[in-house]
Amino acid sequence: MTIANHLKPTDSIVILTGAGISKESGLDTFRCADGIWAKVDLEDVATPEGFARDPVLVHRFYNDRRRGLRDPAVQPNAAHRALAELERRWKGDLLLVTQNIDDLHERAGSHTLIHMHGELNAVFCRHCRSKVENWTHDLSVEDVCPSCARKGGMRPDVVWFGEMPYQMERIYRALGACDLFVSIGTSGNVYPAAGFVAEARNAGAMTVELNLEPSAGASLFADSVNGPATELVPAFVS
Ligand code: BJW
Repeated sequence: MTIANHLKPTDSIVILTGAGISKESGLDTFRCADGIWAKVDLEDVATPEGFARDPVLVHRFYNDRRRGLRDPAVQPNAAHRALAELERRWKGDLLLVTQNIDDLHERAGSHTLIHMHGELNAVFCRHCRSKVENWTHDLSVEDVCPSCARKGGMRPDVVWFGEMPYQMERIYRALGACDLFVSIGTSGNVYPAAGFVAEARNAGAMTVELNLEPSAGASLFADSVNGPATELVPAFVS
């Protein structure tokens, strides 16, 4: 099964990726047996309430992951590269929406990309909302906002539970107009991303899941193929 089986060359594609696509690059998923939520409580590190309770703990969690991303062993894999190559050659609209906060899609060469859950390499000030891209050093409660000069308000630019994911209007517009929706390496447990397949189906799109195992929403997809992303994705987009 390949993209060519499903589409005309100018059709519109929306691709959703999750933590599974970066697993073979050496980054942890969340809900696998050895995943992040097996080691830390999501209420402590991925909610605004957790951050208000213990910002030092939350900073340590994201600082560790930001440093992990700079490990030379962590590089885009064949699945990231295949999606970047697809974007280069596709004549129709193609929107890549990732739930991941890593930068492996960019490093592989993808450009038309939305980080709906934010980015590990960006921070923003809770006081003045100004954003700093390419934040490389550890974040702490001592950091001063470069824009408003206030201390204690800098936080990772990531979307926690109860917060609104980014660029939802643009994503729903693309889902409403797509001919193919592909979901890669996501467990289908977290909304609104888990609801995208229903939006795409309502728009009449073909829907395909490529995941190591059937996701929570596998039955909603017209096609669901199981295996590692580095094998399935290059084969699917070829
Ligand atoms: C492989 C592989 C290999 C492994 N190859 N595959 C109903 C409707 C709307 C909202 C809700 C709702 N019910 C509940 C909600 C609220 C909530 C929610 O969804 N809760 C659920 C737990 C039920 N959602 C929210 O709060 C969201 N905001 C929101 O809804 O705003 C609207 C609103 C706001 C306020 C009031 C009212 C409305 C925000 C969600 C934010 C999620 N944030 C996190 C942390 C971000 C930063 C960080 O990285 O630390 O995002 S949680 C975490 O989960 C992270 C991920 O992006 C997200 C999804 O995880 P993902 O990518 O699916 O990873 P896994 O680990 O779950 O799955 C990996 C998969 O890969 C597995 O299936 C493996 O098998 C597979 N795999 N190796 C291929 N080699």
